[in-house]
Amino acid sequence: MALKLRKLSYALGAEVCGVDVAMPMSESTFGEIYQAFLGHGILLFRDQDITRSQHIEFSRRFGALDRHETLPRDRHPDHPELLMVTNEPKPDGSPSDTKYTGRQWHSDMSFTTGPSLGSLLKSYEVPEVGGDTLFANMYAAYDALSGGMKKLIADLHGIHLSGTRKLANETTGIVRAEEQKRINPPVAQPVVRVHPETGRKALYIGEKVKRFDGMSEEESQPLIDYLVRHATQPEFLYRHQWRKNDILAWDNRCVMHQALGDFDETQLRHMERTTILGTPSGYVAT
Ligand SMILES: O=C(O)CCC(=O)C(=O)O
Repeated sequence: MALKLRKLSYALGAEVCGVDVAMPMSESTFGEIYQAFLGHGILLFRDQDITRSQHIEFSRRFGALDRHETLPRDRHPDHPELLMVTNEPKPDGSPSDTKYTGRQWHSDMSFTTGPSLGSLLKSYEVPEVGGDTLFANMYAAYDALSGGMKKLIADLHGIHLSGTRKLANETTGIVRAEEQKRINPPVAQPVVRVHPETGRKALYIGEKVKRFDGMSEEESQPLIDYLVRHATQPEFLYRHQWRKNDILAWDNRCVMHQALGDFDETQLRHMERTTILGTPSGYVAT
């Protein structure tokens, strides 16, 4: 079967049309989907009114799944393979731990030595308008750097921290941030990562990077800021406007993303994510 694809933006992404991910799928059809995933960085599947188990089963086709041991508060209570991204208050009325998940430019699980291959996020409830997600093509961002800058960053490692910046002011956020720090010590990742499947170089940076290994924060920050600003220019981006029952699959090795707060927070936004385990990368920073 030839897959029907529709490009989502100039920079990256494609919609896979007419596929129900819960239906039995041959190896060859999934092979085409996986090739499209490698080629476009993001795949969108619309109208996937499927169960949690079906979401998990489809995700397993991409690889073994993370059980989110490094983010114990954020897991679905019955399905550790699902990470909640929701602003629905807890049963006691306190704010959700994952209310502000992803509000910084990042690549999933970069703060571990097993950063994710890819993620599949499914939307259950979306606000009337907004609650969009931005994605950046990090191959294109790397390719567009000058030869001099490529040389400068070739051997740098960024120290990635876990945690969500915005919640740090709220009590839940402080408790969560402390827990995160205990579970996840800082990890150094190469600033230029070679994609293990395509062999292409991609920038591996984001707002979870605190400093470069061997350099102070003061020395590092201007270059971190420059690289993030460079990578998030409009020509490298796709902005996803969610509809209920979308599944968006992205390749964390060559795409970074950010959840936007451009919506009425009194409205429900509820998403659930599977995380595909990637190959080992980086080292625990001392
Ligand atoms: O909620 C979103 O739009 C994105 C969530 C996110 O950043 C993540 O799951 O890593």
